[in-house]
Amino acid sequence: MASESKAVLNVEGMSCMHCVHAVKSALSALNGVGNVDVDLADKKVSVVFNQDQVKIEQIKDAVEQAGYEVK
Ligand SMILES: [Cu+2]
Repeated sequence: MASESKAVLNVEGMSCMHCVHAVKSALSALNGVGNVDVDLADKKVSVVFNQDQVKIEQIKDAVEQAGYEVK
């Protein structure tokens, strides 16, 4: 897919599996977001998304609204 992108965000504040789940649910709720992977130890969130449907700013907003800080 030409419009499929992958972004890796540095996210502060995730400390346990509950946080991982919260971030994943917040992102999966967005239209156009595909696979979400969270690396708790590295504080990284990998997101596959369709640029035609969702912008990276919306993805960052969703993480921040879930209560975490995107660096
Ligand atoms: Cu937690």
